[in-house]
Formats: sequence, structure tokens, C-alpha cells
Amino acid sequence: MRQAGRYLPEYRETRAKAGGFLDLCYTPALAAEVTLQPIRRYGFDAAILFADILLVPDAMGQSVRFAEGEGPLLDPIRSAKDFACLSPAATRPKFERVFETVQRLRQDLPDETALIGFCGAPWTVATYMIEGRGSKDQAAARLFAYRDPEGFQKLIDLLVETSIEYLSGQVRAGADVLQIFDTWAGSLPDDQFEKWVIAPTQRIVEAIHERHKGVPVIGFPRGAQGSALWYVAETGVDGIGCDTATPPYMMAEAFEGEKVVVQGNLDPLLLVAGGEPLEARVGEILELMEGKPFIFNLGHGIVPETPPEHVADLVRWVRQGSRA
Ligand code: 1CP
Repeated sequence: MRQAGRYLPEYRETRAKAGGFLDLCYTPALAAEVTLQPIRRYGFDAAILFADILLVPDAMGQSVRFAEGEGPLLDPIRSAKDFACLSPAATRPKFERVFETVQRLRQDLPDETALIGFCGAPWTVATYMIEGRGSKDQAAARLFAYRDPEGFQKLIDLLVETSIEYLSGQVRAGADVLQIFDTWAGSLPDDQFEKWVIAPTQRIVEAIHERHKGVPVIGFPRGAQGSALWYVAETGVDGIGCDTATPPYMMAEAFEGEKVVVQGNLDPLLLVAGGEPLEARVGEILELMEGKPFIFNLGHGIVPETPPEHVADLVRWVRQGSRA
């Protein structure tokens, strides 16, 4: 999860060369380079494509800006007529650049290193499209969905359709695994969760399974708590990314014998702290997950303050502790 980024000096250097963050995402040579940087340094078992969940609205025609030191900024959607002009057809030129990055990566990565493609889940992407930025409570999107459920459904449908094409293109270009990031799944009550998280994710997973046999899809419904079980059962995901508050062993026990792989969930802040507490926690997670289908990962994105040497320690400890 977010292996690349500002914690690495080589990333900061390439990012400065690229100019803007979106230029970095849309320049295949540079996007491939920053994807490979953490793989060269640490030899992870999987690489995640360098891109962003907000490339989807950007490619559809809602321009996205990343101001230095700030999060993303979009022209917020206030009503259904504001997204009438967005179209899946418009995405081609920009998506093609991402697919080219994937192609380069599949060529440059060692055969044994899996390449993870991804997109944001429709709900989470819609929250940015409606708020125009990141927010604590996703209030604008939640209110939009209550006040105009039909209009909101149209936006979600547009995102489902576009995300299927986007993910499918990544698989055709060489992605081995896909991940759907639903960072704000936790802000919805159950009825809304069913409509805006479960149903759209289920449609994407079904389409990918139909088109690309054997390509696993991992879901990350961050903050979903008890509803994460429901999410796995209903969406048909092959893997479940656990956030820092979701115990992976509970997830594994709930789906024992059902071929659901569990991913997670080290606290990214423990990776900043490092040292003995990090080593102890890695040991604990590995012990609890022993014998279960498990991918060691963080519970959320790596933070810029992370000392790169702590990541090297982590990889060593995970490898030592999971020699099976
Ligand atoms: O490691 C990698 O190479 C992965 C590439 C990657 C991924 C998977 C990036 C690059 N972004 C993402 C996903 C993403 N982007 C999510 C879902 C996962 C999560 O919750 O972390 C979300 C919510 C975003 C949106 C986004 N992009 C934010 C958060 C905004 C907010 O406050 O709500 C931010 C800050 C970005 C910028 C961004 N994207 C990626 C990086 C490395 C950065 C930081 C910019 C930089 O360091 O130059």
C-alpha cells in the first residue's frame, strides 16, 4: 500500500523532475521508475502501479489539481447536471498512458514479482468529486446521495463503468492482481453502505471475473468494521485488505475454507517509530496468521516521515518470521 512516495529520496528527486504530481502519473517512463524504486531497494514480493485513484475523474474530464504540500483539488460537483459532461469515452488518451506504464513494468519487473493494478472504489472517488477535496466526514457526498439518490446513482454507474474499463485495461497491459481502494467506506450507515459500497464493488468484481479468469481482486473497505464481513460475502472479492483496526485473524477465521486471502495490517505509524516495538508487533501478526492465507501489508498508506531503514528492518523481520 503506497510503497512509493515522499519517504524515499529517489522518489522526491523523480517527482521534482516530473514537475506536477499528475505529470508524474501520466509519464510512463517516470511512473514506472517510481514504481520500481521501492522494489529495487527492498525486493518486495509485489509492486503496486504508481498512479492515483483521482486519475479516473481527471481522465473523464473533471480536472484534478495537486497543489504542493496539499491534497487534491477538484471543481466540486453540486448537482447531477455538473457531471453530465463527464464521459467514459474521454478517458482513452490518459488511460492509455497508465496502461503503457503497466506494460513497461511487466517487462522490467522480475517474473516472480506480482504487479498490482488498482482503482478507487466508486463511493470513495465520488466523495472527492463532490467535495472537491479530501474531507473528514464526506458530508457533501452523503448529503447528495440522500437528497438526490437517482442523480447519485447515475454518478456511481458512470464510475462503475469507467472503473471496469480502467481495471480491465490494466490487466490486458500486464497487471496480475487488482485492488479496489474504498478509503471512505466507513462513513456510511448500513443501508447506504449496501447501495454505494457493496453494490458497485460487486458489479466491478463480477465484470473483472467474467473478463479475466484467475485475476484476483482485493477489496479495501477502510473503516467498514463489522460490515467488512458482509462486504466480503456480498462483493465476491478474492482478498480483503484489513485496515489498522480490523484484526486479520478475525477476518481469516470468518472466511476459513472459502479461499479468501487476508491482507494487512501493520500500523504505518509503528513503521515510523521502528525498533523493538515494530519487531514485536511483526512477530505477533505473523504468529496469529500462521497457516492462514495471508499477505503481510500495512493497514494504510506509508507516511512521508517513515525512515527508509525502518522499511528494510520490516522486510527482514517479515522474511525471518515467515520462512514457511
Ligand atoms: O505506492 C504506490 O506507488 C501506490 C500509488 C498510490 C495509490 C495506491 C498513490 C500515489 N495513491 C494511491 C491511492 C489513493 N489516493 C487513495 C486510496 C488509498 C488510501 O487511502 O491511501 C486515496 C484516498 C488517494 C487520494 C490522494 N492522493 C490523497 C489523499 C487526499 C485526502 O486528504 O483525502 C493524496 C494526498 C494523494 C496524493 C498521492 N497519491 C500517491 C502519492 C504517493 C501521493 C502523495 C503525493 C506525493 O508524495 O508526491
